[in-house]
Amino acid sequence: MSRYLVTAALPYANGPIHIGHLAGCYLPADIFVRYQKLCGKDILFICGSDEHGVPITIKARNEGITPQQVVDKYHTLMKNAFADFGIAFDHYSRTSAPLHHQTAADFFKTLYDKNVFIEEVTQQYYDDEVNQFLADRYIVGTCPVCANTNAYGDQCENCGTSLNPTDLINPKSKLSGKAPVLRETKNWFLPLDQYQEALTKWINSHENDWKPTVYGQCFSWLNQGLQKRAMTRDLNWGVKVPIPNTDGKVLYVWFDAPIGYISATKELMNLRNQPDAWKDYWQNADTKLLHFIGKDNIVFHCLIFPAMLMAHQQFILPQNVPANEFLNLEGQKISTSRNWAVWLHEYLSDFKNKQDELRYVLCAIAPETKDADFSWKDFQARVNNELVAILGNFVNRTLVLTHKFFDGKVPATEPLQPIDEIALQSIAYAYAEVSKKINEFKFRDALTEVMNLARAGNKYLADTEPWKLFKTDTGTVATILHTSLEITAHLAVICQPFLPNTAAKIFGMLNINPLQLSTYNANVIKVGHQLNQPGLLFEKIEDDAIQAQIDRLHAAPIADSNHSQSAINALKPQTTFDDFTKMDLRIATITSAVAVPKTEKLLQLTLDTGNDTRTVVSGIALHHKPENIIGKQVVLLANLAPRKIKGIESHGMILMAEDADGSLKFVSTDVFTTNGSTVA
Ligand code: B3M
Ligand code: ZN
Repeated sequence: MSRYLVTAALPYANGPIHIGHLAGCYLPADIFVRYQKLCGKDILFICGSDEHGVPITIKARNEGITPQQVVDKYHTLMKNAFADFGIAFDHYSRTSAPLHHQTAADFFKTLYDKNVFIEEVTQQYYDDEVNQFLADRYIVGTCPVCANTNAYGDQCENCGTSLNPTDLINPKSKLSGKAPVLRETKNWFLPLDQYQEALTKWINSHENDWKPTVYGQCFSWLNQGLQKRAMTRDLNWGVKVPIPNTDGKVLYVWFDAPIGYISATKELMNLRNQPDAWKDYWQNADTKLLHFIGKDNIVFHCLIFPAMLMAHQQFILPQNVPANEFLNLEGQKISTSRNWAVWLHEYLSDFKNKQDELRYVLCAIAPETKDADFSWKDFQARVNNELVAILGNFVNRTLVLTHKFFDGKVPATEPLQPIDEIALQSIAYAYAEVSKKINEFKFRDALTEVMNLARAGNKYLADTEPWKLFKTDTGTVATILHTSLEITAHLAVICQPFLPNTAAKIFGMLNINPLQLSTYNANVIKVGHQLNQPGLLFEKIEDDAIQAQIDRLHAAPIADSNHSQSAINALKPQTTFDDFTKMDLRIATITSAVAVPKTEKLLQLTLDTGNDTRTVVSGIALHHKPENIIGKQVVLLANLAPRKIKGIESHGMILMAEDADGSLKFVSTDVFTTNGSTVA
């Protein structure tokens, strides 16, 4: 029997999950998997935290904690966020797990024993102040392609070019800030050029079933000609290179991370007491392996990992890699360092139990074929005009009317009229379309089909107006409501993959068990069946809730050391002296500081300004401990209009300087000054 193995990109354990992650791969993967499960398919959904790589070690260094502490924190946070939003992995693992280290090391050793790698001594950058080689993101410099002065040793995020550290102009160590020196070191390279032909042939065979964006990106890499790529690094955080005399060397994070899919499958099967069953999913040609990822991971999943799998020879290749494009937020790129993001855990604390609303909107606008934009106003409009007004309204009217006219008991129908038949036909149509669209990875279109069934239901009620007929024609009303209940039940069935909580609520109100989705079964609603009391499926989202989110986004940018890439920003447009003097900058002293509950980054500060004592909410919690800053003199923008942040009115903003590594330093005076002194 054929089976599916679905993976979603292993997120780096160095920050929380935001809506871009969800829309990029976890939500589409979850919808796909939930759908296939409802159809009775054998399918596994695998994910886990990617806990290696340089950004994690840099974050640990910045925060003065160990890499293990960093990944422990974010692994838990990410795992919980996924669970909260109903991303129903069969297993969520992590790459620091011993089984993963073993699996990745064995994989490497197999290729090594087959003489797959090219062993080469090359000159690599080394920081002789901290005695460390500077792999990937430990080194920054000017991009040789676009002149961005903050390109990394592995990639320029400005122009997307993939780089080697030695390509950088003016390289600098992230650790000491000094120019690095070159030192010889031995590494093991995967000769991707030797797989060029096989990869080309394989990707060609998917010309018609892969997304054009994915297929196109693969070919632009192939057309440039693949080159050997180092699969080891001189670092001490990662999977140790499993050959003798390689102290201080680990596997390249992009070598071990995709193997994480394999080790997570093994781990799951161990938990299920079927230790060999993972092989059915990874080594049996009947398995359809699907990688859900974002577009920045295409090269790794479509070329490098497949080349590794080909070299190993005992694994299947992915059948499809339905990568999404990027999701922007309010017209701008989502940015962790600028806190330009909607974090899942923050969303949930502001919009309790509204997971399905976010799932709905993110699916409706998913960046399936091109970049898409999330805006709070659009979120509000879609919830209010679609979920509330179409789906919620239809289900509610159907149930309320049945309670009103038939005491909540499903009435018997009279012979069906064409209008009833047509309404019922939309159910079978919706089933067929949802199935087709999901299997083509067109989740937006599939969701539209679900909503079209609700639209058809609303139209049916509007056309037949049962509320006007009860006194004169009870039989017709019975038929209409029976038919509407049948539509309601099927709406619950087909919305399950997208809106699992909503589906459960509808089944609860209908007082029936969740139904499988495989094929359309007519007459699931039985005459005489007692329904439960109806409740509202969705609430309208009010303007002030939306405004609060917009304000929060536009509040003072909060730096985060996750992405320590803060470039030297370009100058802002010229301003005037008059505009400058409108700002009242004052010296003030922090007299108390406490963390704002349920936030990671905010501190509530009390300031003595010489003129008054006031509250300021500041996004510095990741950088400064409250107890360390009491008594500190700061520069305050004192006449900024008050703004509510997390329910606390903030009166002004303290000035902070963001360092190249993303850390935030106080802008303060070198000697004590009287509070209230002006700064100009
Ligand atoms: N951790 C990159 C990312 O989160 C990487 C994915 C690994 S998938 C094997 O974008
Ligand atoms: Zn560049």
